[in-house]
Amino acid sequence: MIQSDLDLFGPQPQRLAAHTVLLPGFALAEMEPLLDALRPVLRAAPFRHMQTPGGQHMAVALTNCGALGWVSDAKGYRYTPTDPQSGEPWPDLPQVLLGLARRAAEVAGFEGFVPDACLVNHYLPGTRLSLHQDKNERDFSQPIVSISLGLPAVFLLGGLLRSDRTQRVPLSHGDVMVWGGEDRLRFHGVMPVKPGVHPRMGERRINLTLRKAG
Ligand code: MD3
Ligand code: FE
Repeated sequence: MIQSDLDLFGPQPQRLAAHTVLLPGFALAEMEPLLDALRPVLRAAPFRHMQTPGGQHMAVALTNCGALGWVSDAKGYRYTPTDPQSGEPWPDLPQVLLGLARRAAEVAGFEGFVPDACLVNHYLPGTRLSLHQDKNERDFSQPIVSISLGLPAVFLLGGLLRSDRTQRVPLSHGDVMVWGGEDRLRFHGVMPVKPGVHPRMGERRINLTLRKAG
């Protein structure tokens, strides 16, 4: 067999855990339609730094689209149907995101995924996301699909206990990750984003997570 690094089919899906799949570059083919769809979302519901229940400012700036949006304030973490900043419903979930999420979930073995919430996180260089679990959704049998844009980051994939060892997973522009099943409640976080300028996205990392929250 002749050895070659030439990869005519692009990078293959990587299984990181039993029900966690990394799809390198999965969003690249639809990147421009995705960014075109994101622009009006961010105009209607700009990024903001939410307060933690403890009264701290979150380092990650965030916003949402979809029927439900994740918010954090003195009252705690929860999903709401309206943007507390505008009093209006969150912007609609763009079709291009719905389609991408459904197809990514399918590749990872989750049929018929219909998200109703998309949390959009914004990281400047130096911003990190500390280890946490996503537990505000109603049905943990539904997967979560994440799309990474802009500057690369190292994702930390932990276990079901905060003290479990973490795997470091590099994430780049256009990478899509799907996790569900027994991995849905794993602790996870993001290492501080290294300074840099992404040719398409500039000095930032944006992460979209598509969820079935309600
Ligand atoms: C694997 N966001 O918004 S997305 C979050 O990059 C969040 O902004 C991170 O964690 C970000 O809640 C990571 C990828 C991800 C998210 C949750 C997971 C992967 C996961 C939960 C379990 C296993
Ligand atoms: Fe999370």
